[in-house]
Amino acid sequence: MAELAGSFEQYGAWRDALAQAIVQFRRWLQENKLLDAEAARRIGLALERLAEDKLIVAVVAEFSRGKSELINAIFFADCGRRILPTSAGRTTMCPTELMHDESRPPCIRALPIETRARPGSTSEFRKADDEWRTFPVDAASADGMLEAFKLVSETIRVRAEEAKLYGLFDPDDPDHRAGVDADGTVEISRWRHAVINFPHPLLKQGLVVLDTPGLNAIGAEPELTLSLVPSAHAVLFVLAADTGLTKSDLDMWRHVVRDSGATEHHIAVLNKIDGLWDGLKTAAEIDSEVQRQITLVSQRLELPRERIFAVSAQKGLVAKLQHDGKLLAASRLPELESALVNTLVPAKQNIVRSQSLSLIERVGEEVRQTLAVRERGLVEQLYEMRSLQGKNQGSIERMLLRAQNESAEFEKVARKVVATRFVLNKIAAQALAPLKRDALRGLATETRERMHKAWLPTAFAPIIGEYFDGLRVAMRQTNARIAEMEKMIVGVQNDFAQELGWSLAPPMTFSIDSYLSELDRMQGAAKVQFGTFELLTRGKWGLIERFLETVVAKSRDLLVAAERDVEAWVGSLLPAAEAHVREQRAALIRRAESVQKIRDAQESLDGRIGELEDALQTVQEKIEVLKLQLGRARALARNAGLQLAGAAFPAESAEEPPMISAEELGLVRQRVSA
Ligand SMILES: Nc1nc2c(ncn2[C@@H]2O[C@H](COP(=O)(O)OP(=O)(O)OP(=O)(O)O)[C@@H](O)[C@H]2O)c(=O)[nH]1
Ligand SMILES: [Mg+2]
Repeated sequence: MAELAGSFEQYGAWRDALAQAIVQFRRWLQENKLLDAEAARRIGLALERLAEDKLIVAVVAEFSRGKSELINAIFFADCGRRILPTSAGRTTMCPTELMHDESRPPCIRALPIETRARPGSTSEFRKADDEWRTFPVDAASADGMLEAFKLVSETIRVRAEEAKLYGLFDPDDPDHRAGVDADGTVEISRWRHAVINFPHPLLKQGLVVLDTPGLNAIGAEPELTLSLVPSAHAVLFVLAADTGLTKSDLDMWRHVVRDSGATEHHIAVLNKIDGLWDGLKTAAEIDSEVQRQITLVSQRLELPRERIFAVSAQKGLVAKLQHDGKLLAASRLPELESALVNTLVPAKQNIVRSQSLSLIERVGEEVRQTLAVRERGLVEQLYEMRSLQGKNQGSIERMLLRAQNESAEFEKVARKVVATRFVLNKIAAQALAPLKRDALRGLATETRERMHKAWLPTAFAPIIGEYFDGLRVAMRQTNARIAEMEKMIVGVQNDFAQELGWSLAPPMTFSIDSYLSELDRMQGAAKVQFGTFELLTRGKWGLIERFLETVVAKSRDLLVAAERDVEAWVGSLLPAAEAHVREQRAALIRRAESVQKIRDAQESLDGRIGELEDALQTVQEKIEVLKLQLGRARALARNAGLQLAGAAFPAESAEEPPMISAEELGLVRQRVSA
């Protein structure tokens, strides 16, 4: 945990420092009137993302493999005792998230199982606060927490028909039938989902741990397969050395973990190796037995040996609680923890780094260009004014005429930007239409009806396949429109480059391909689920319907996210050109005005030249400071070593130091005026 805590803390400090740098950059832009609405929106979004940044670890396995014990041992041994309930047999009954949400006091929020009889997936219920029961947690008392956390293993007895309504009982399943008591009741989980919110240091750093129930719960709560596990940054799949790799372990691995994403995120844990320490075997014999099991697991899971860790969660927990270094080493838990750190943090850091950097670079480049246009305008004016020195009234008249003509010429070009905006909005609407809710609603209803009518369960898979095909067609339409917009903007920018010498940054290359691959992944997971449904009879309609609902809810989220991305991208296409128009127009007007004033002898030529020189110096200083700021933010983003972070920028205060100090500013000034 020391290593985990250290690495999370470093990561958190780095992320905060990065956020701080972006805030300072924004403030500088604002103070210098260089922040347009579009840049402000993008910066705001990036800061929001950084603030919400989470590191998610999911622990998945059949029941009783030691998932909860592993979580206790790895993350929460510093609570001084076991906090998540563990026991032989089924213990954790509902998916349980451990996290910290500072907007709420420490508490457990639990979604009643009865919600399963109603339409809506867990993530949809997540938004409905009053569906959840909230129980306070005394975070200061480990006993109090243990007591409160027992909630996740609560069960209730309900009549078999009621359990069937929730999709938790299948009269055709002999195992289920065997679970019915003489009074016709079965035992089911009391809760559908639990979110434990408490201010543990790791959770405060943005860690989210997802504990899952074993045994069939996965099939019953499609949310896990479709969304919670795939979105984790690391998935621990737990096996037990005493049971070995059973068929149900293998099924779970294939359907829940393997198909959920990249192998780099997966770690297999062979737990309970203490079962091999029988006192008669030598250390070498134990090790060779462990190695043999690892080889087997590696072959069956098709996972490299380096990603498999043999541990004893229980002994690791005991060792940490009793500060027994020897036992901790024997539990081999520290090796697993290192692997977890190495899986989790760098992957996340890379994503955050590249997102933040590309934002800063982009905004910086746009501002640099605006300043460059301003600089060029000033240089030209200065040149003209200087050329007027010692000239007669006639030349001044001619110059005034020229300035007025150029202003009029420019307005023609400026109109092109307005026309482009008009066409762009039209194509953007066409790009967004296929992603709209209505389009999806139609497709979902049709799919549902077709499935309902389908006699043979074997027809489900093709129908759901066509549902995904429909979504794919919609997304491809969007992509085609995106390509069209990109081409148009490139064309218009080329015209500007030729006619006005503007060098606008080309539009960011963009497509919604990442959402298309996400769709493929979802379809893969759905296929596995529907494959298992083929074995079922029509009696399982409730289960199938719930699954379909989750698929639709998940695809809706996907479309909403894609829509938001498209809107943001479209929004980023023209503001730079529009800012150029504003800059240039202002410069041209000022120019005509000053020539006029000089002609009318309202202003002295020397005075005007002096003003222009000052203005030019100010712009050049800004360009230099901008370069410095960008360089610094870049270095900060790249520097994972973090000496800079945290210490340099203590927590938010109204008086944070600016990124560029007064002395540095002085140096820039000297350099520019020289
Ligand atoms: N000997 C030994 N027992 C362990 C170890 N880890 C867990 N156990 C025991 O195995 C049993 C199951 O552990 P849990 O952590 O409850 O397992 P789980 O995977 O969370 O199970 P469910 O919540 O039912 O899905 C408990 O009795 C634990 O004490 C271990 O490393 N060695
Ligand atoms: Mg458990």
